[in-house]
Amino acid sequence: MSKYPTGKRKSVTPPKGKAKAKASENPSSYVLRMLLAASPYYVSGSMLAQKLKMSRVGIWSRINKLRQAGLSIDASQNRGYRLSAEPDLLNQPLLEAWIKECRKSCKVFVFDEVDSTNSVTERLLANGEKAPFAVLANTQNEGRGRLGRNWHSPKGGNLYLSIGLRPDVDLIKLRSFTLWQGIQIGNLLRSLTGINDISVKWPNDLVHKGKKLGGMLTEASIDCERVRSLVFGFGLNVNYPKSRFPKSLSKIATSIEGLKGESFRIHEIAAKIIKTSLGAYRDCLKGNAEKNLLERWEEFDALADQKVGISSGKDTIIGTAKGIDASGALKVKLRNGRFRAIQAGEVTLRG
Ligand code: BT5
Repeated sequence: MSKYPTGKRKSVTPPKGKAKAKASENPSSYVLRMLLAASPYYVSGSMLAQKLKMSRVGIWSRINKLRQAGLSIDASQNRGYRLSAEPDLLNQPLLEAWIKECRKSCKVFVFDEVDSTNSVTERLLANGEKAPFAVLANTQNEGRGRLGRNWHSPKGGNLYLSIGLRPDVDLIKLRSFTLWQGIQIGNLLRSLTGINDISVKWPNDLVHKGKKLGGMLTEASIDCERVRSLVFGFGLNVNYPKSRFPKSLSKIATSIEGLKGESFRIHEIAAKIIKTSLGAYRDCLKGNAEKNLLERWEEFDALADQKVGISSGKDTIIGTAKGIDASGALKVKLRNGRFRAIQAGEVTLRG
């Protein structure tokens, strides 16, 4: 359970623009959107009833349904309703309400269990689903990393999210897509959590002091150098106690809760990541990512001036990491003083 702040026990009316109910909006999402907009205060049941053209009993039964789904909603006779806590398990209306609260619109598909959110996204794209859209799940039974590696995806508390896109642009426009996503999402997480030393380990990890907090997996369908469809997958350890990591990960992984000692609201984080990721994608299409990449990378580079070993296939290159070049390749200073640009590989720190 992650709590919402408590305020004075008063009732407020959300601002006019926000209080408008759209015909297409799910009534539960509307109720939650109003509760979020008024948080930490109460929203009157009669205001909700009036906007949704429902009886107050209808509102009350909707609130009860949301409670059954795990949300904590306080009720007070003269003041109305107030959101007080949310569960770690995903709730679609709450996620939709948070996305609207972030002034964004994006279709979301929420599942309890999937093979991999990237695979679900791929299938939706193949079946003609209109992009962009996001797919989230409480758990994945075939969560994957690069090169067929496994992504540990236990139920509840962590984020498994994929975004489906149809860029239809030349590959070159998206060559620094994953690095730029890492910078933008890293920046968001720094400000949301107050953990200022979250950084990006080339090419696709979000790390804190060398321990992995999250990983990105970008998969593209390319045709004649044009990216037809793109899946951006992101896994983030959020409310996951250190003690629950399996042995193989306990020394190399961490979570936001593990670092901060408190739980975070998973729906808020998910909605803000979706908004940030779509913004980062737009930056790439407009050329802004490319323009600002080198400068921003310096703020987030987890490998800067570190001794590294990079393996790709059978070869291992050893040297000192010296940032990236304009194409996003890792620059490594070799022992003979020469520089090498590495396009892909697995980096390990060499102390
Ligand atoms: C990655 O691969 O880091 C990309 C991970 C992407 C996961 C997301 S979840 C949503 C979407 N759906 C998917 O199926 N995938 C994406 P890679 O660089 O290959 O790192 C994999 C390695 O990270 C593993 O071999 C482990 O050592 C480590 N690892 C696995 N699970 C982890 C976890 N939960 N936290 C931290 N490290 C983990």
